[in-house]
Amino acid sequence: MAQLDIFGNVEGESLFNPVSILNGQYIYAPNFFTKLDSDKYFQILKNDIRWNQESMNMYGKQVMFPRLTAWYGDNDKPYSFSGITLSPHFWTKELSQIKDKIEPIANTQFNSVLLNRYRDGNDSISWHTDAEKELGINPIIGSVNFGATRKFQLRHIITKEKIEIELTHGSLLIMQGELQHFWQHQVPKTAQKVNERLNLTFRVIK
Ligand SMILES: O=C(O)CCC(=O)C(=O)O
Ligand SMILES: [Mn+2]
Repeated sequence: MAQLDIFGNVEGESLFNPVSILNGQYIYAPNFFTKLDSDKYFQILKNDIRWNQESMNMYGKQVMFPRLTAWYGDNDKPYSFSGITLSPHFWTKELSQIKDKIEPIANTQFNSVLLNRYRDGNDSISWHTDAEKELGINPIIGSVNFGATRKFQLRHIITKEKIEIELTHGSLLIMQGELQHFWQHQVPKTAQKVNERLNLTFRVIK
């Protein structure tokens, strides 16, 4: 008899089939949230999340992040990235609902979420990996998108192979396996006129 986990799935298996790539796996589910729920979450998160304009020191100059950010989760897990340390706010009702909905797909219980708000095409996140030491080995990242469609690019650090995914309103992207150790990702600026976009990356901080 197959062992069922706390989500009722066969142990270690997701309900969605992952796509295997060189040194990693991902699951992409467009329309994971209905249009109605996605519109609702976009409005509520935009208005209720405590968005910050963070900056970091680069060569002795304070440089503003080209996006707004926020950090929520179990409130005992501070998190450092890009030279700053954030202490989380506690889960809101909507963030908990979204987390509950994606956990069976990721087969993981997340304890925090980093939110990004891209106000227009000038906002972006440049090449990086989500491989901070607090995330441990082979981190599972659950990325949820509301609002404008933006291009998400993956680039293998050795072969330089590129994969591009248009992340749409209500979509879910799970990155897993060795992916964070071998692939960088980014959301580049765009000259096209785009509306606001919210991205939520759910993580497990050890
Ligand atoms: O906005 C996205 O799709 C990616 C965000 C991201 O990579 C991050 O917050 O680490
Ligand atoms: Mn990232």
